[in-house]
Amino acid sequence: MNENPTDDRTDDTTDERAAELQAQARSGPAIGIDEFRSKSRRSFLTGAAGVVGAGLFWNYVQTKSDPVDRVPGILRSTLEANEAIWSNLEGRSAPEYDVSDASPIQVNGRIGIRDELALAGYTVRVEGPDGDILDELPLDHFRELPQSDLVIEHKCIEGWSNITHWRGARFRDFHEPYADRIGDATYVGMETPDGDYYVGWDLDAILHPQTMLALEQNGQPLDQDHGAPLRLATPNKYGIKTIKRIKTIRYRRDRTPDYWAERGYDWYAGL
Ligand SMILES: Nc1nc2c(c(=O)[nH]1)N[C@H]1C(S)=C(S)[C@@H](COP(=O)(O)O)O[C@H]1N2
Ligand SMILES: [Mo]
Repeated sequence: MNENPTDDRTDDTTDERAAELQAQARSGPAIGIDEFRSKSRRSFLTGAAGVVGAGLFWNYVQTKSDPVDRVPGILRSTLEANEAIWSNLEGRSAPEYDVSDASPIQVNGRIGIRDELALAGYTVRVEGPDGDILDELPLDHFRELPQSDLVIEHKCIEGWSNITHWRGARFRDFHEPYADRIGDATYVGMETPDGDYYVGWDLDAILHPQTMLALEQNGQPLDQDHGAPLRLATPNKYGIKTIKRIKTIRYRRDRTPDYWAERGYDWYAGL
């Protein structure tokens, strides 16, 4: 099976744990598309024990138990039978961790970021729902938004996860000045400079306080392999949605194209 986000991991890691995770992801199958769909709908409830190997089964009960409404994740899973409900975060938040729990994240997926990017003079383009250019923003714009730390479990559909320390601006703070400039747009698409990787989000999910436009990982500015100068980070969707090297942010009235959704994965890829 070629169509999985495993296709392009790099080998130049020095991190032992990353190497271990890579070996694990290589030896075991990545979650196939059908498996991903059914598991997503059921939050990996049934079938996980029998079908997937070590590394695919996170400690769901713990990570999905909810500090806000205290509904056990497993009970909630059975309620979230269809995508419409499942895609809605309904005020839930994923657990956050201490900075001391975090470790550097491996490099995974280099679609749209293979070439070295010139960072001098880099701008991020913001488009309105009719394709009109609202802004070309220098990186300082993102640095000057309120900055916060987000220490969360990043989950890849390949079956590995990592407690990662991100720092940057909440998307919702970025969004605020655009709220009255985007009409009735309820979707946001993002794309790399070469257009090779692109993700689609619904406005509700991207305005969740745990959706971040990250500038730093593990206390350092993002390096190119991790998505410099700007990427998304969230604990509430699979890693495929956390696009690295954002060039364009476009508000749209309809679902925007999504690289992995076009290859059969669920458009929401929610957790
Ligand atoms: N531009 C781009 N962004 C991407 C990808 C990619 O291939 N290209 N892969 C995604 C996947 S599958 C994951 S798990 C995360 C991995 O981020 P990391 O390399 O910082 O661990 O990036 C996501 N964002
Ligand atoms: Mo991933």
